[in-house]
Amino acid sequence: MVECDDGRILVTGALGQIGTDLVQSLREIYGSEMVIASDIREKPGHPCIINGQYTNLDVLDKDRISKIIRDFNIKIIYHLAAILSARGEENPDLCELINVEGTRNIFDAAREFDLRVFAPSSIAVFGPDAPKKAPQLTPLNPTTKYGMTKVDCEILGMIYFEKYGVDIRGIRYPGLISWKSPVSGGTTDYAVDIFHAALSDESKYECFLSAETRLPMMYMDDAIRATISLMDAPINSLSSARCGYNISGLSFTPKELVFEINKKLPDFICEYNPDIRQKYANSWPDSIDDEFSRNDWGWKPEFDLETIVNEMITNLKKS
Ligand code: NAD
Ligand code: AKB
Repeated sequence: MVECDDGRILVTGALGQIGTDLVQSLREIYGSEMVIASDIREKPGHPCIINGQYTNLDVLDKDRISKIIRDFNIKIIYHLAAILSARGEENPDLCELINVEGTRNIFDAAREFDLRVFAPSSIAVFGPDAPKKAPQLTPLNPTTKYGMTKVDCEILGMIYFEKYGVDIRGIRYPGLISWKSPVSGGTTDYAVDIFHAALSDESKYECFLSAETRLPMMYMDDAIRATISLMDAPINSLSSARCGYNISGLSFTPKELVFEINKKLPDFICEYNPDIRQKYANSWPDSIDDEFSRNDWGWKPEFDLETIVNEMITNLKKS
């Protein structure tokens, strides 16, 4: 477990899909007073706000980043604030600004205050030049703006590590499936939205990707475990992949997901009406080779498709 007795943890973009789960897990491990959730927006009643300390933070505001680090004695930052793929293609300038400049501000602060940073990357770093089972080391050449910003941030992280010794770590997350938070702005969102639609009165979903679109995916519990394991790993065990480790969970198509949902909800119907997000999905790999993560910090996924579907349906019915 990362020692943070002498300082607290800050999570940026905490009200989003990953932050909602990550803040809860970190508070369970370190105590709620040790984890400061932050975001640019207010969301009254959100668990990150009512179950611990919350503060407003726009990651473009360098002075406020420094003030929060001083005021709360921050030692570790989980930097989740970003614009995802679909929203990023709609507004590439905003995507560049938040994802790259926002991350640079966090890295600058980490350099000044000697902090450890987790800055997530994405399978969107891969473009059509990468093999469909994407290895750690391969030509990237992403075709989405979002993917380009993620490559920039991996490179920036390596520069700050090698030049200034800042301890920056990152994972190329696949599409994440979770029930605690709604999702928006991404290409893999269908794999969360579909469960909400399946459990609605109509039990019908119009999927914006084609039935055969295979993408790398992961259940949120696995992603959180990976994140905390990477941050706990001894610094000397990490390799040149430190700012963008490939991790693999599972890989499926919308059709395969529907087949599994239908085992639990036989009346559920899915129709396919691909939109512009199909183009982004087509540029990404089908699956991921995660040899470096397995070797460097012992990564191993736990959730298969059947378990994910059971978990999603059970938890969404309860919530
Ligand atoms: P999300 O869109 O659900 O949440 C992002 C949060 O950032 C939002 O709450 C938003 O309000 C906040 N934000 C936006 N601009 C901000 C700013 N200027 N200052 C502070 N906060 C700001 O995203 P997520 O799914 O939680 O993703 C978190 C990170 O993980 C991102 O870097 C994303 O690229 C990466 N990632 C996510 C997935 C996934 O499937 N969820 C997959 C790969 C990578
Ligand atoms: C998105 O679809 O934009 C994200 C991602 C894979 O980075 N879920």
